[in-house]
Amino acid sequence: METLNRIASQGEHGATMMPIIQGVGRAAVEIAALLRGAVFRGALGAAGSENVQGETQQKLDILSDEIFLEEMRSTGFVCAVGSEEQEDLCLIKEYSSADWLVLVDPLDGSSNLDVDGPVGTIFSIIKRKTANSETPLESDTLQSGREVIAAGYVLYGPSTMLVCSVGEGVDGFTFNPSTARFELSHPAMTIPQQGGYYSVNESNADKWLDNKGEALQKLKDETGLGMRYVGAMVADMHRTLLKGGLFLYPADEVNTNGKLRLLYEAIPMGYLMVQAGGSAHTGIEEVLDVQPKSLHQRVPVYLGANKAVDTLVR
Ligand code: AHM
Ligand code: MG
Repeated sequence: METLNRIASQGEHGATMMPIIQGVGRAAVEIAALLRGAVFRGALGAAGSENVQGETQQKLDILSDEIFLEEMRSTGFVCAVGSEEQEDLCLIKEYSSADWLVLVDPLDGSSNLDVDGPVGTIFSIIKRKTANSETPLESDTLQSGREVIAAGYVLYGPSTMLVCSVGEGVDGFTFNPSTARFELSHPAMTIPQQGGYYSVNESNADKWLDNKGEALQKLKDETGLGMRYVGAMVADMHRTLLKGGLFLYPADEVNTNGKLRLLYEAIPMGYLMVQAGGSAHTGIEEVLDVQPKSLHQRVPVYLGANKAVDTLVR
């Protein structure tokens, strides 16, 4: 059975990305164990703090962030991490001259934790722009999706899956508890261009901007697609990749730039969707073309099969 080592033989950067993706895999195993035992350790519930975006942090958000940062440190190849849970870029001082930066949402969909629903981790890896002799800066993170070297997500569901790409298609690996390895279970994932589901928080439809309600109605009339929505981007994206259709989070009157974050939600997922043969759009431009302006910037997202995304954004 092939393991995560498969990545080493892929593309120009596979071998270089390998230790960092192995680090993501170790973090995933630790976070999965943390999630499974959380109720017994009093680790569920709010931490009593807010992140930079004014959202209540769950204790598990903070613990997952710590685990992820430590595993990135332990690779020896990462100079800094930009995280949803940290206002500023986290420098890894011991390896400040390393080439790579990682952007992460350590525990995405954490509102699902109270109901034992699926959650995930989303990440991307980029090369620093500052010289290796300098301190990495937030400006190093402001790179478009065209410059991403690798990206992926971990889905903590009935099994723990790591789905990733180093620019040579998308592979899915499932953690096998009996071998303690991520084993290749979904090679060369491609999104079906027919069928599937539309996936959106439709309770916001009356507040959507840019006539997206009408566009979605058109898609429903034309395709008869059914609807599924977990409310955890990783779970909704994973189903969309496997079954087809699209996942969307449009701009609305409350979230005028959309809700999802560009650097550690939209870009990594957009990168994977394009690698899997689908489309990733903001309604204005392709997700991968957006030039980021700040670490925690938000953006509307439309991810999925090409025609479905087209119907929503044209
Ligand atoms: P989070 O990173 O704080 O968990 O927020 C992101 C999540 C996504 O996983 C999901 O797609 C979206 O928020 C759901 O939002 P809503 O509850 O508004 O439908
Ligand atoms: Mg998130």
